[in-house]
Amino acid sequence: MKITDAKVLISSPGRNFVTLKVYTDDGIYGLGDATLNGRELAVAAYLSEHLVPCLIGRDPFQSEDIWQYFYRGAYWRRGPVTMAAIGAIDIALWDIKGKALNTPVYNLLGGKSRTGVMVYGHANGRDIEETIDEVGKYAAMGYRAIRAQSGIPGIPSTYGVAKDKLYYEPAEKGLPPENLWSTEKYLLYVPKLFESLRLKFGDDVHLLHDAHHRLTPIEAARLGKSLEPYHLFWLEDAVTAELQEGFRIVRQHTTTPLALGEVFNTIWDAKTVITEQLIDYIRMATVHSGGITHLKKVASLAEIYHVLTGCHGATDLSPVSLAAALHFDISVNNFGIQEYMLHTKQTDEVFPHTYSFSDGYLHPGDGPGLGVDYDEKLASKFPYERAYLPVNRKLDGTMYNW
Ligand code: GCO
Ligand code: MG
Repeated sequence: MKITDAKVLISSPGRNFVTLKVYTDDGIYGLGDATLNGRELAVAAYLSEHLVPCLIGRDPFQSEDIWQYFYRGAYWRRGPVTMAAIGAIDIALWDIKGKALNTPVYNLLGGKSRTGVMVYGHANGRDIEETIDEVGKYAAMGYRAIRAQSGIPGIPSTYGVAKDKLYYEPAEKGLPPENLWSTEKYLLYVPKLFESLRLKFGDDVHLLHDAHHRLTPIEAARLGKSLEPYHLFWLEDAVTAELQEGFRIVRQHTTTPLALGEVFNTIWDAKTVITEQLIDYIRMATVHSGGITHLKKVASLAEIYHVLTGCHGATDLSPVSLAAALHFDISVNNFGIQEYMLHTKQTDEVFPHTYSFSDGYLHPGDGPGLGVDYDEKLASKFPYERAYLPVNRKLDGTMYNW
């Protein structure tokens, strides 16, 4: 089998997505997600100008060699743009292989290791009362694990609190919105949120929280300690992790489980935190970390160090990415949990898919390949529009991490 062509498709059904469609000489095509939120066209150009010309004529079954060709074969390695482009190609090749062999992708990755993929949903509210109500709605929908984010009194907007509750979407059209931040107010408020949630919902439901890279190691240590009585499933992205060694400080002080990795792109980004057992969950996304091929290697490294997986699954990862994650999740032994944020109806219509939710679990479906398609005709009704994630400043105007 030979790859004959590959098209980069850009559309905005509910939000912007970049999708790669790889064609072969026997009529089978595969889909990959290449979306990098707020930087979409950089990946699109990297693919169409630099990678696709080198892809034509290759055998799609040689996904390992093709991966190495684009990674090792490039002098300029790593980074989100490069790795999202390689990830899109890799995901599309696994889709093609599954379709050609008439089997779901998970069967090519070792087969099912479990009956379903436990997911966590996103509850958020403007204050503790509203967040309690939202957590209640997710519990009623059957979720066993729920991430809770609350607005903080005295800060006009904060990460994770949506305008549209069910469809959380931080990117906005126009120039980047500016948020304000106060670590002091945040650290005082969050333990109260989780105390209230445990009082209301008891001990059984898994509760998660995302600090979204906003704390220093010692602040994260304080938060982790103060949350210990409420036994979180995980505390996510407590600290920005360019300095992986920073997590040594957090780890020395708290038994709250730590999750990290949605902005990581390669195994090198996670090497210290995994091999020193500084985290409990590695959250890299199939697309942003070079596809299924590379994520399998990350999971194998993590397995040795008691680190479980918890793939990123925000709305800016298209249904193609989510399906790739589900096939990965159901097959690896050291799976932990999968993030699941609902896509809008428009997104779901442009990307018809076989995965389905029941009782707190997602199931990838048993059709050939990834089980996701792309309706090009419908997608053409939703043209790309530039959108940005917010930027964040401290109350005195200092530029800070969003
Ligand atoms: C998450 C993430 C997202 C990101 C978003 C950026 O845990 O799902 O933190 O909310 O902010 O994916 O593009
Ligand atoms: Mg996050």
